[in-house]
Amino acid sequence: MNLEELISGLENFNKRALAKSITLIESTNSRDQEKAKNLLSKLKPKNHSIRIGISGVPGVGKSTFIESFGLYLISLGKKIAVLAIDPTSPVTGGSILGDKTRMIELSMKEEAFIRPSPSSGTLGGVAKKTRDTILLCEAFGFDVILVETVGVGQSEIAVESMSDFFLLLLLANAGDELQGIKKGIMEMADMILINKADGAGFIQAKNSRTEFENTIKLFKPKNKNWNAPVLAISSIEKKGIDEVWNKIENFQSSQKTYIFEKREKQNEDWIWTNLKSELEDKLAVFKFSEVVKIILEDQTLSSIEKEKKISELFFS
Ligand SMILES: Nc1nc2c(ncn2[C@@H]2O[C@H](COP(=O)(O)OP(=O)(O)O)[C@@H](O)[C@H]2O)c(=O)[nH]1
Ligand SMILES: [Mg+2]
Repeated sequence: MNLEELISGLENFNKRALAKSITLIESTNSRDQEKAKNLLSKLKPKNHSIRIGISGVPGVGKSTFIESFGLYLISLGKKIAVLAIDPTSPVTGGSILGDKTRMIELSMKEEAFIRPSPSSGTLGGVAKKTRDTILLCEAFGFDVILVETVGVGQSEIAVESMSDFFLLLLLANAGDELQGIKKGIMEMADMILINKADGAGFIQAKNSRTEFENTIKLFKPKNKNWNAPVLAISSIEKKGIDEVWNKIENFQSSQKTYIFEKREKQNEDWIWTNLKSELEDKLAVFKFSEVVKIILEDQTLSSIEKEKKISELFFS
């Protein structure tokens, strides 16, 4: 598919065009990257979407939640994309792929699109690709973009840098330590869900909900017009899922200015992040060029003089 075909495919809900476009974005080939950049710059943004980041330790029930939540959203007539940031994911495709068994019904839906984490190297690289994929999915017309992260600390920050709403899943009976709950991550949350509020765990989840509610009251809110709700839900029994969406919809309609400003700020941050990585790539090539080699080997120059020459050359 050429660029025009990809763009019209994206605008006409052609999933093959979407998959092909994401492959371009994830490619490390420089011609593909050029093409991907071109494609991204030609997309018409559709700003009706909500970008939801979802975090929590492995086993808390993120994938099960996404399956129930996604199916619920589809029952409301929404189209949803599920992406992931997992810098630890192996070449085989990472967490979501393994988790597809927990998203069987969702993955078969025409209105859903599930994409595993890009598997290349650094967190920064993975995050950039996921962020570009969000833009593609929005051009495609998805209403809700879910970005799942593995709980490894830094990836939460990456997800926060590309989402409107940050959802944190917790368990009632695991210690804070075990859940990797750091104050910083709890402070980032726009909503906390105590999952597995069912069967023998029901009472505990309810109690834990009150406790967390009290805990987060002590935090300085990141948005003074929004108090992060704490809900006890069951992803397996699909209890409380509708309430989760009610709250998010409420956030989307009442926090329009906040979301707009947050996205502006994120866009600006991404400009610098991208420029910085382009600069680093250029520098890495320049470092091994013939001219640099000649300067470095010139015995008549001091180290300061070498640096000055190389710098002038690079920035000229
Ligand atoms: N009882 C109960 N178990 C759940 C619930 N949600 C997930 N689980 C179970 O918890 C385990 C981990 O779930 P998973 O969705 O893979 O968690 P993830 O690693 O955070 O994506 C699985 O065995 C699920 O069946 C829930 O609401 N209640
Ligand atoms: Mg999972």
